[in-house]
Amino acid sequence: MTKKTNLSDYDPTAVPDGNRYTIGIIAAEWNAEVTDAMLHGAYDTLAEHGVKPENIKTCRVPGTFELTTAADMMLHYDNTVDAVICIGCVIQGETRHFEFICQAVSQGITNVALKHRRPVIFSVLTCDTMQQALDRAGGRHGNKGVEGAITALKMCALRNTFCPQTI
Ligand code: DLZ
Repeated sequence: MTKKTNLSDYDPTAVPDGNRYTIGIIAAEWNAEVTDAMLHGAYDTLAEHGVKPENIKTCRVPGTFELTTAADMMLHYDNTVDAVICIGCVIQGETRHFEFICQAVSQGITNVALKHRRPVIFSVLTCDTMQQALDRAGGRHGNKGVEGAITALKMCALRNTFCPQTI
């Protein structure tokens, strides 16, 4: 069903204002052509929705596998960060490496979010081919970095409704 769809289509009026939030973006260096485009998409979308440039904290990790550790470190050492967007791109190869990385990062990100009670967003592409990834990193199916930014803002606002004093 993704054939004709821009997966990043969204209603901008339904996105919470990001003025009060500080958001971390962590991007993997592997498949940098893809993750750079997602990082820019996430950054620009946060800025469009009111997050101040000084409140967008970006960093890089070697590969998608390292996203979990970096998100944990960021949330542990920086109490100002309200949410973290994890950006990665894993392409299926000839070995089972793909399965192990995907499994570890999806479970790892969930664990970090639960541990810190702050949103950690899974902006990780898990694709069979580079073309599938490019299609989802600013190509015909949108940009998963943009989706990650919107999800982060919605989850920050949700956290606020449960615990208004947190932000
Ligand atoms: C080793 C590896 C491989 C084969 N493929 C990818 C990939 O497609 N995408 C990605 O982000 N990282 C890959 N890596 C690197 C691992 O994520 C990790 O950096 C190394 O295994 C070191 O822990």
